[in-house]
Amino acid sequence: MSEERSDLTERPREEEAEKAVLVSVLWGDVPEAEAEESLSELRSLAETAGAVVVDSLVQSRRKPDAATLLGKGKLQELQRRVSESGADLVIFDQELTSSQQRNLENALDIKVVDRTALILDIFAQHAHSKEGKAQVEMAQLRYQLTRLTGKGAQLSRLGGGIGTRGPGETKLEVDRRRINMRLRTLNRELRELTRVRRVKRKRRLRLEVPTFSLVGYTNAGKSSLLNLLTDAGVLVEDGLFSTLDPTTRRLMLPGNRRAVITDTVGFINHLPHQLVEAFKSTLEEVREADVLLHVIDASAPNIERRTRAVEEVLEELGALDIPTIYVLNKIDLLDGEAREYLRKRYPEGVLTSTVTGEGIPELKERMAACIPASRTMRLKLPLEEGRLLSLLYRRGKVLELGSRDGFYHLLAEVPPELAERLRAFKEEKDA
Ligand SMILES: Nc1nc2c(ncn2[C@@H]2O[C@H](COP(=O)(O)OP(=O)(O)OP(=O)(O)O)[C@@H](O)[C@H]2O)c(=O)[nH]1
Ligand SMILES: [Mg+2]
Repeated sequence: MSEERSDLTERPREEEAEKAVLVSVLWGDVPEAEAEESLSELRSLAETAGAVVVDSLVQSRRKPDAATLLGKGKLQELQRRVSESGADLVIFDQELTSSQQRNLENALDIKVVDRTALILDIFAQHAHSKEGKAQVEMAQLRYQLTRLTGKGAQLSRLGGGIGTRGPGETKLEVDRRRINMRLRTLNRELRELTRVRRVKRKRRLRLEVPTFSLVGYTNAGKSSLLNLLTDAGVLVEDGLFSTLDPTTRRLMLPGNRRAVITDTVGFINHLPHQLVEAFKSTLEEVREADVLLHVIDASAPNIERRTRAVEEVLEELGALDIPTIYVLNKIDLLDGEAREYLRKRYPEGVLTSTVTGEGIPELKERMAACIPASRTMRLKLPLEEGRLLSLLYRRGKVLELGSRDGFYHLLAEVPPELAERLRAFKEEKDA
């Protein structure tokens, strides 16, 4: 059944796939390796968005051309390559101003987008929940809004200056007003959704179950890890930004320690600021975690730079000081030497593979070690505290139970999240 469906959906997609030419313009002193990695990442982004990359072009300049980013000669070369490859769009790795984008579109006569627009497009394709959709739309509108300010599209098309201001300005104002109105509506919707999410989280916090949050670069294996630890059945894909909606699952760790774990949206180098802003309510989960599991694709090029990109976002979220376990994932793809290097470089990290299951027991032990252990307590509970007793049955372990003089007398293993509530019922001597 599912085979059939994928067959049906895949064929037309191949024919319709947009053909893209990638362009990267470098200035300043960007190391070559970094530029190469960035371009290969742009390729993954383009493919995740559903495009086929037919050509790519890199230019190093002392400084970017103000009008077209690319120099004149390179622009001509790009024109030639676009017509030879029959491309439908050009994707720039660097951010374009709205006038650069327009100048390029006029010169090339096809659609031109930048990396930010591409990432926003992927998010739009992957948003499923009401909240996710609203967040993406908000990010897109904010992106559009930044492009309307200053020399707006209509104004500069007319050359600007005297005689152009009337209708151009009006249209611009109308657009801006329309966007702002929609943003206000979205804001209201999101506030309501955030409130619902907070209520749910509060319920969780009331029991003080320790919370782990998976964070990391996109495609590192966060969802795979969640599935392996909890049987969650979250979508895992070899593409970027598969997960947008956070998922929270219960988890049992060695020593009967209970916890919950949350999977959320991945990060990337130059993650559009509008997205971080719009996804703040989703990412709040990260800030409130007790422990972060920072998942790193150990087989990726330049993991240090990716790790830094993740930490930059964590800093922006105010989550940088949360205790963190580094999970170096995908080690099934590494040889002994590479693993050795990682052990030295990240002595605190855990090497894992969600494919072979290597390192998972160690990871669970490390996670359990972050949670205080259960304590054995002798308790004297009034008979009317039946609810507390049943909670103890569910969350802890009742070792002995009797009742006399209107009290339950029991010996129990009390999990840390209940210890505080039960302290009032302690019998004099602890076991
Ligand atoms: N070889 C190997 N591949 C893995 C491992 N863990 C995950 N993968 C693959 O890596 C890809 C991404 O995995 P996900 O779990 O979707 O990654 P993610 O971090 O949730 O990604 P996003 O939600 O897109 O940010 C998938 O193709 C997985 O099958 C691993 O340990 N070894
Ligand atoms: Mg995921």
